[in-house]
Amino acid sequence: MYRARTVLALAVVAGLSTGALAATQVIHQQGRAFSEESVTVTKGGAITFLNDDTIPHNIMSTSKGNEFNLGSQPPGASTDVTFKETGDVAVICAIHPRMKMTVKVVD
Ligand SMILES: [Cu+2]
Repeated sequence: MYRARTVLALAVVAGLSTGALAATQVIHQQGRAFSEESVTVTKGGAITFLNDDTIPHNIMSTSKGNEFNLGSQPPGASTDVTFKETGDVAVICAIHPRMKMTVKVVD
């Protein structure tokens, strides 16, 4: 299942590069860091969190209305997260305290 999701995420990236798709944004995890400090998504929209690092990560948020916890995400895995409420969402990795980013959810 993880492999299928990864292929899908890569297809999304390929679509972006050709302009063929209005695609879900992909946030990468590499070198124990997120690829973006901040990203904006429309309410009800999703972001794909792709672990292309060599170690597991555990992305989560306790921001009200947008709480989630992906659990241990192995290298190569990708997971879509849908953001349901407007506001700033603090996203962290439960394993690596220095991994932080903000998802800004707008109407
Ligand atoms: Cu991590």
